[in-house]
Amino acid sequence: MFTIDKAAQIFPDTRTADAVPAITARYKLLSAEDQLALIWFAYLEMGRTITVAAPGAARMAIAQPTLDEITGMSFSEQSRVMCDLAGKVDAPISKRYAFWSINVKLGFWYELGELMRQGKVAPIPDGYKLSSNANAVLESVKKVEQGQQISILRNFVVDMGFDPDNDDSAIVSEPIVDPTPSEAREKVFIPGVLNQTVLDYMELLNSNDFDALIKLFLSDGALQPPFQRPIVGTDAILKFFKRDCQNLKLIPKGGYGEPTDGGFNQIKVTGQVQTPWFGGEVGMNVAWRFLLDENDKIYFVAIDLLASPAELLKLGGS
Ligand code: 45D
Repeated sequence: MFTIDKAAQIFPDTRTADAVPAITARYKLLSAEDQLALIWFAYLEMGRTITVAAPGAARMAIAQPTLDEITGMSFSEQSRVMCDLAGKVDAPISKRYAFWSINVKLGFWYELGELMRQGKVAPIPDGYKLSSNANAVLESVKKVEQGQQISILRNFVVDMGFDPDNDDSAIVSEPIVDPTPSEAREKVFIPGVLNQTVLDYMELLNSNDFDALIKLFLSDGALQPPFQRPIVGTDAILKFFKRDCQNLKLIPKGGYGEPTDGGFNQIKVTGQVQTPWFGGEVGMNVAWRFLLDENDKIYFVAIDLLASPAELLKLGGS
């Protein structure tokens, strides 16, 4: 029978964007100063072609007091705070940061970036020279496609802060939006996929209807986000949906399914995902690898960021 480990192996020919964890690993070896400067240069580079959507006030409420505290500091204190975040140093703001959800962290840095641009928060010094290692990492970031670049930047931001016990239940996140009313929901059609659970999954996630979405899963089922370990059990998955998955837009393009061991079915879908941070400007190429039990409940689903757009077409048989 299936275990989560075995389930994670379905559709083994799916090629994921290995450049993302590879670049992230090289980044982690750099000094905190180099890390900050590298992100700044990467962010400037990215800003030439895409714009980050300014987060709304509700999203910013959690980070705002800390931002106010930082704007009241001297430039050297501000630089210290940012270096401590990047260096994961045990300091008051680094500790607080570790308990923010990913979108709160991104919103915080978005705002700091604006303040740095306006000269209200210590900028990266004009003549800052990256070490040759940092420069090589930056060059690698520039070479990958946009969806991978924003995933790399997101990884950098997630990983900052001082996080000794990593107590998941203490994470603070932005308020939860209401689900889209049923009459305003978009029907999903996926060439090659008739399975109702998969269609419902896409539609419910697109509608922020997480309480209905979670009912598609077996209670001991698992969801594996890109570059992460599987999240196991419906309690943990629901928490993840509500905290980190609001306002995503899933655009499945095609898929196929086949029966597998023990009456289970495996279904692979490929397509694009848009995040509220970049809207329609960035479509990330992804695959969903579903494993459903005999009652069409989800035992496992992995979301993979794909190595290249060519992977979208790798749909067996078709
Ligand atoms: O350090 O089916 C400065 C799941 C200074 C759910 C800066 C999913 C220096 C199930 C430059 C200011 C979620 C798994 C920093 C699907 C400095 C499911 C700032 C997938 C840090 C489909 C930098 C969803 C800034 C996916 C402001 C794939 C950087 C979602 C901002 C992917 C970077 C979302 C931003 C991604 C990155 C979002 C806003 C990759 C956002 C990335």
